[in-house]
Amino acid sequence: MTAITAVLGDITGQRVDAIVNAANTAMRGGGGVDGAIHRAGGPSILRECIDRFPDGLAAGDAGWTTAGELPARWVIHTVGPNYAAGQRDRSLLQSCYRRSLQIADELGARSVAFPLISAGVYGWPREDAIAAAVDTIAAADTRVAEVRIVAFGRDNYEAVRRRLEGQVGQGPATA
Ligand code: AR6
Repeated sequence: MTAITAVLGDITGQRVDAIVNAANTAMRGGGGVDGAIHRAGGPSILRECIDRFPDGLAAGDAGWTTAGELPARWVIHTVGPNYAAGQRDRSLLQSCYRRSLQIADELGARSVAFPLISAGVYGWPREDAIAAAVDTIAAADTRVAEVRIVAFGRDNYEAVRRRLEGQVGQGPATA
């Protein structure tokens, strides 16, 4: 069974096998968590994105690069739906979590840290972005032993903890 915890902080500092990036279809970097990951990981991540994703990636899909100077080994890049631009199909958001965990299984990653995909610039309503994250990860069939949901800000962190506490079969979340 996968242990899911809430963490308050910056995903780039997480010592896990893989961190997940909330990217865009171009896969060439950006702002928000994407910008933070490319800045902290260094230019090799962008070079690998160009090599591995010459045509970018579709919303709901995921792919991986190594993690450059980050403490993690891999970055799993996924593209959330852009709610603010009218892309409101929730199955695309769920697919981001499922596909990222599939990629983690392919890599043999046992610990993975996720940001709240689509919950920033892409404008997905916060409570539902958190519900989609927690419920989709909890229901996933994966060999990943530890998932951290990393919230950048105390309000999101508390909301993730509340949602985790409501999960059937889950113990209380810990930081
Ligand atoms: N660590 C953890 N979470 C973070 C960090 C960080 N360092 N920085 C921001 N967040 P966003 P999206 C949170 O906007 O909505 C980019 O430009 C943030 O508070 O990064 O999926 C991409 O290139 C929010 O809760 O991603 C795309 O163009 C969550 O991460 C677009 O933004 C996601 O916010 C993707 O938008």
